[in-house]
Amino acid sequence: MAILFGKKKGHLELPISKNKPKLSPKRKGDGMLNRIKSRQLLRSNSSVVIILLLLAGVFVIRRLFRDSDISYGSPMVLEESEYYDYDFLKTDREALAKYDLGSEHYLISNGGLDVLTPADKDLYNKEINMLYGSTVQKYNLEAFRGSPNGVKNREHVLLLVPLRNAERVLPLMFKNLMNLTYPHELIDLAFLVSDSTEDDNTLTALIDYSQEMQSGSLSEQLAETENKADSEMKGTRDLFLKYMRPSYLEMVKNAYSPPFHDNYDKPFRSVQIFQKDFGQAIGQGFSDRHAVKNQGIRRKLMGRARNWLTANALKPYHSWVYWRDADVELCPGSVIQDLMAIDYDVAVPNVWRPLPEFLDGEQAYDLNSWPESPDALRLASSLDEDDVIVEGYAEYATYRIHLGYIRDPDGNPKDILELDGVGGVSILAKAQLFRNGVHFPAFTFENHAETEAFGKMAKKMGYRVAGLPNYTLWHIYEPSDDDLKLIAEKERGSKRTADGGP
Ligand SMILES: Nc1nc2c(ncn2[C@@H]2O[C@H](COP(=O)(O)OP(=O)(O)O)[C@@H](O)[C@H]2O)c(=O)[nH]1
Ligand SMILES: *[C@@H]1O[C@H](CO)[C@@H](O)[C@H](O)[C@H]1NC(C)=O
Ligand SMILES: *[C@@H]1O[C@H](CO)[C@@H](O)[C@H](O)[C@H]1NC(C)=O
Ligand SMILES: [Mg+2]
Repeated sequence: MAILFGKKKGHLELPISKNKPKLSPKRKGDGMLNRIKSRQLLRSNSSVVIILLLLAGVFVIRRLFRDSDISYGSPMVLEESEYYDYDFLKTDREALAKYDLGSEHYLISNGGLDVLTPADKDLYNKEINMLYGSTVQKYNLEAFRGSPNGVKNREHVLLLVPLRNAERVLPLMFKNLMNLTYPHELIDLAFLVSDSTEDDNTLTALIDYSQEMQSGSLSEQLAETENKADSEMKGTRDLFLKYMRPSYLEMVKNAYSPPFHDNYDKPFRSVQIFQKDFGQAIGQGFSDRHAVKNQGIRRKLMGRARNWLTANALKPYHSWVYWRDADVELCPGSVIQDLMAIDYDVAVPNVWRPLPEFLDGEQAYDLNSWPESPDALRLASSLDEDDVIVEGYAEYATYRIHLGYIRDPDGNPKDILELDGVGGVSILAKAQLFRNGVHFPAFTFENHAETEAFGKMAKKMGYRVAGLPNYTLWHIYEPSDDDLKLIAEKERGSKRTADGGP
């Protein structure tokens, strides 16, 4: 794979243009190749870890290279210094930029002794020094404690997303990422793909979309593929749509329609993609995932996955870590700034989901965010040390107040409720928590696991945890087995009526 660098007055540039060439069939071929390659990798060693680092400044603009006769429109110049700070600091962009135009062939070997010209020797020494220089870094962690005004203080955020069999929601996820108004040059993205099934292409699709996003052309490409999909027939999978609230569907339509914010297409500072399996075997269907007997083991494996991802992706210069699920449908673009602004160490919004109108149209989704209750503490003291309380199930009568249930859609989104347990859909936490050892327990901690135990552990270590009951993110609606039956019944009913039946 060719990696090319753009350069203009010392800055890397990104060709973004309205008359950019349509994706050629070549790309499809590349995708296929990627797919085959990664399959082979995966097969050769089941615990293989693929790490792909796409530096923001490192654009994979293969088309520019191949179809050099194509003219691009005005380039977007990435001049924000954060694209090049910390571990990118010692990378000499001048030196690297030679690949811009394809590099000349010159011979340097034998530790730089055999060179064609003295200029080559100078260049060799310069690049060698750059490499050595890049191995030593110094950080003052006082500067990365996190403040309520991260944008103004130019604080770096590590954005982490766990994924499993998530190919279908990737377009939605990427649109939500691009929609973030926290400056993209301050965000490092890291994805962890685990335990996906053979028929799911989350990993390869994620790589393709990431490359497209980092070269600034993803929104355009998604719009194109959707136009195509629209003109083809819609599947029966989306049958439930006609039972959803029109007002919700309208909200979704608006949220996904331009105009978007000015820096929507701007690349993120970096993207990393990890693949590692953790042995999650519980089906990823809605009903399997949510069966009460599956919760303890499922949540503990998720805890392992999250901890592994934090440990691999967190850098000293990150002030914040933002956890986000792939399957969020609607989220204010300013969510990171908004969660920062409340000035807590851990902050979560309220998470709801839409439902068909015949099921009341909407429902609190995330029941893992709650303040502790005397009843739950009493219940915990009656359980074995290793038992996990699963919140939101009749089996465990905790009588906790759930963040989900105290939402007022017209309330002030800045209202705060202090919490003990938190849900994982969208967690903003100061990076120092992770540096100091707070994590997502993959064992029973105070009769909880994973994100709920994370909240409890943060509290126990003296950090402040809060939720915003009147600030709402919408999780996608996935019909459960029971919902699908109801929908099928209704469909049969309307067919009978149409046929002039009873
Ligand atoms: N790496 C990894 N990601 C997972 C696993 N299970 C779920 N996910 C991802 O974690 C996020 C939350 O999972 P999800 O199944 O939607 O949880 P729910 O909505 O609370 O039922 C989504 O982005 C999933 O794709 C897993 O076992 N490993
Ligand atoms: C994008 O952000 C805007 C502004 O906050 C919001 O209204 C819209 O719903 C967001 N889009 C999505 C897909 O969440
Ligand atoms: C959410 O908003 C409603 C309506 O303004 C308000 O009554 C409620 O107290 C708010 N919640 C919190 C925790 O402040
Ligand atoms: Mg989910």
